[in-house]
Amino acid sequence: MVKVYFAGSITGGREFVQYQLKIVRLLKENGYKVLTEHVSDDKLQKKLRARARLSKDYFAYISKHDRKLIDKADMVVAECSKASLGVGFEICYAAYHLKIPVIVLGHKSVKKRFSPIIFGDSSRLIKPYLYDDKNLEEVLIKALKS
Ligand code: 6IA
Repeated sequence: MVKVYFAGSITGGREFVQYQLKIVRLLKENGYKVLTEHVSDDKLQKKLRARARLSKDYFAYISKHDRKLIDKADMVVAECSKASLGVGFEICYAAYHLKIPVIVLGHKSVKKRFSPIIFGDSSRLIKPYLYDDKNLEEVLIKALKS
């Protein structure tokens, strides 16, 4: 089973969480193993946060937790409509350090606010795709096949 690290804005803003949830659902329906359901699922995130609070270093706990998962992944799918430092870091780490492919998804309605560093990157491993409310499934399947 192909292991996918799903990345999406958390601290950067949750405005596109409905699309994050849909992407995770579509990945699972199409037979992919999603390693990071906590990114789109606020309940799972709460649990992780509670564990992090009990640890010595809250931020280090979350960072290590996520690093372990991305190191196991075959690919990254990132929802990038909302700028996020964490997602930017994960994309760069995956493509330039782990050398695994990254599918970058952005909602057409906010195209003017896309990060040019992410959407314009020339690495063959980082592929941007635009979607809208109607075609997310079609775009994601096409991206996964290419
Ligand atoms: O900079 P951002 O927070 O928007 O970065 C989002 C990305 O970083 C996601 O793709 C996650 O993989 C990771 N990430 C950021 N925060 C968390 C988190 N709890 N739990 C798990 N992964 C995270 C954060 C709680 C927060 C209120 C500090």
